[in-house]
Amino acid sequence: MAYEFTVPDMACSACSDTITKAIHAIDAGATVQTDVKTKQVNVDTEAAEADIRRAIADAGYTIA
Ligand SMILES: [Cu+2]
Repeated sequence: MAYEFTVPDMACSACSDTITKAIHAIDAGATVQTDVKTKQVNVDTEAAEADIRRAIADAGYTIA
């Protein structure tokens, strides 16, 4: 499934890397695209949306 999240506190490429790694820890095969400017995180994954949301939150970021 493809999901789109807005993560306002994703401020730089390090944030983007942290979020991407957190999602890959849940689903290594996930496709993750982030845009620091628009704060969008697009995820194509086999994992449940709730698990992806939890991974992003546990990494220290807030989904709008
Ligand atoms: Cu950052």
